This record gives sequence, structure tokens and C-alpha cells, in this order.
Amino acid sequence: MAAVTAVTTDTQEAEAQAAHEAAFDAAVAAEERIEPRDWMPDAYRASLVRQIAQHAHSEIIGMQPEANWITRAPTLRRKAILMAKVQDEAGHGLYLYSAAETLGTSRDELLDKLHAGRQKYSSIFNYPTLTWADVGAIGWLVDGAAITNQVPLCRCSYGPYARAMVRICKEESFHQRQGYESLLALSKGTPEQHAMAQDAVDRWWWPSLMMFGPPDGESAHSAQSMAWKIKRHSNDELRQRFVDICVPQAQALGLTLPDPDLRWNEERGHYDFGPIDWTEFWDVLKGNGPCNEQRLDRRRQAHEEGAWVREAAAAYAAKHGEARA
Ligand code: FAQ
Repeated sequence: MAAVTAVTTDTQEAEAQAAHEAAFDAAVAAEERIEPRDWMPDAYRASLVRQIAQHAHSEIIGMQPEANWITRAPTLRRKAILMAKVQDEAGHGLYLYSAAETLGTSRDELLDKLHAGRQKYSSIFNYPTLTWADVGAIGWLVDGAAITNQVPLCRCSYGPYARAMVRICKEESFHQRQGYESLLALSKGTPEQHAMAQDAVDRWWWPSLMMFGPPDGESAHSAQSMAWKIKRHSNDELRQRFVDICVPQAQALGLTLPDPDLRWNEERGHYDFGPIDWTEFWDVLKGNGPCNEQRLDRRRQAHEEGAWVREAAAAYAAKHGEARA
């Protein structure tokens, strides 16, 4: 009798699992949002945690290259704008860590993995900011690439990530505008300022194209992520979209994009562009970029220095929790 009950339970579990999977697939197909309490495949959950964590880490590590220029901003206005932008990036990190928490992963766990080098952050933040013009180039190109990649994420199938992206994209588009305006001022300034702007664009252009990830043929996650409607477009599609947006903007800025192969292709209706150095990209991902070590060291140090704030916040919450109880 016991054996019959076990078989029945197994069959019931398999049927329940199949029903869950069918409901999940139907919801994704119907463009409905998957919410934290809904059933979801383990691999979908894991892939979201992987992507959202990397995204969150990118936002907070991405504060470092620009924060490098806060004390040396050329005017009070530029300083105030830059401080607000860097603070916005911290806020983006918070929204994203919160979105990851809805999937059952704590912020502490994700930060531990970042500090141990077990989770990635965007390759772009391993390059140095050598001059003031780099702040403008980051705003124009890095925030511009981020928006191109992230606007489609506002339609991600996972509700909390999609909703976080709506606010992030609004702020990123302001960031992109301020970078463009700052570069324009330099480009139209003295010959030295113009040269500084051009040099920054020369250094940030190719790493910005790498932000979209490896070519489609080498992208391990794209096919599955697109089937689940986490990603809506492939890495190469978004990269092409970004190039097409940037070329006229560079012309308006009076700056040149450092690619001799860049030209309009009438047949494709897109700009052709030269080959990307994927060896450099994979090398940066392995930890060998110009600033990988410095960025992680600084992040670990900031985390340690902030321990007292976390302890004080926890003590305050406990005290008020007791009072309420
Ligand atoms: N850097 O199979 P795929 C910002 C990894 S936020 C490092 O194509 P997927 C705002 C990838 O994770 C910038 N790693 O992967 C700001 C995977 O490794 P894994 C961040 C990269 O997920 C501005 C492996 O390569 N934005 O800039 C990179 O389908 C200014 C194979 O790749 C986001 O995170 C890379 N560039 O597509 C802040 C957006 N590319 O996980 C401060 C959300 C690929 O197996 C200042 N993320 N990898 O160990 C995404 O859209 C996707 O995750 C992609 C990669 C498109 C980045």
C-alpha cells in the first residue's frame, strides 16, 4: 500500500510541476509580468539573479571613475551636477539589489560574491578617467550605451526588475544629456579643450561598444534570456542601434569616432563599423584590465569603512522594532 501511495505522490508532483511550467510559459507568452510569489523555473530565477547582481555591482563600482573628478570639477555647477549623478548611481544600485532580494538573495550575499571576485560588473568601469573630459565622455557614451541596453529591460518579464528599470532609465537619460552638454562645451572651447574631448572619445569609444557583451555567436545566455523575455534584443542588435545613434551625435559635437571603417551602408540601413578587439574584452573580464584591482580594492575598503553605518542602522531598526512590539 505504501508503494502505491509513493507512486501516486510522485505522479501528482510531476503533474503539478508540469502545470506550473505551462502557466509560467503562458504568462511569458502573453507578455504578463512574473512576480516574486509566482512559480518560476529555478534556471529563470538563477539567470535573473546573475544579471541583476552584475547590473547592481556595475552601478556601484561605476561610481568610482567619475567620483575621481568630483574634487577637481572645473566649476561649482559642474561639481554639483557630478555629485548628483554619482549619487544617482548609488540609488540605482539600491533599486537593483532590492529587485534581486525579491528573488530570495540577500544584498550581503551578493556583495560578498562581488568582493570575492565571484560575480562580475561591467567591463567598462575597469578603464581610468585620465582627464575632466572623461566625465563628459562617460556621460555621453557609457550612459548612452546603458540606456540603449536598458530601455528594452523596462519590458523584462520579471516585474520588479522591469519596474526598477523605468526609473533608472529616466535618470540615465539625464546623465547622458549632461555628458553630451559637457563634451559640447569642451569641443567648442579652446583648441586644448577640443583636443582633450577628442582624446577622451578616442579612449572610451571601443570599450563602450564592448559593454553590450560578446558577439551573438559567443553569447552564452542570450538565446535563453530572449526566450524568457528577460532580454528583448541580442547584444549585436543593441550594439548596432548604439552605433547608429552615436554617429550623427558625434558629428553634431564636432568630434570624430576613432574608427576608419565607420560608414553608412545604404543596403543595410545601418552604419558599418570596424572589428572590436574581443581579446581585450575577455582579458578585462578575467581581471586584467587597467583598473580591475584598484576598483575591487576600493569597493572592499568602502564596505569595511561603512560597517559602522550598517551596524547603527540595524541597532536603530531593532530598537524601534522592540518599541513597536
Ligand atoms: N562586462 O551571454 P552573455 C551602467 C559577461 S550599468 C562584464 O552575452 P548576458 C550605468 C556576461 O555576464 C552597465 N561582463 O551575457 C552607469 C556573461 O558572464 P556570466 C551594466 C560581461 O547576460 C553608467 C558572459 O560575459 N549594465 O553602465 C559584459 O546575456 C555610468 C557572456 O555574456 C547591465 O548590467 C560586460 N560588458 O548579456 C553606472 C545591464 N558583457 O554571467 C555608472 C543589464 C557580457 O556567465 C556610471 N545586463 N558579460 O559570468 C545585460 O543586459 C546583460 O547582462 C549583458 C550581457 C548585455 C551585459
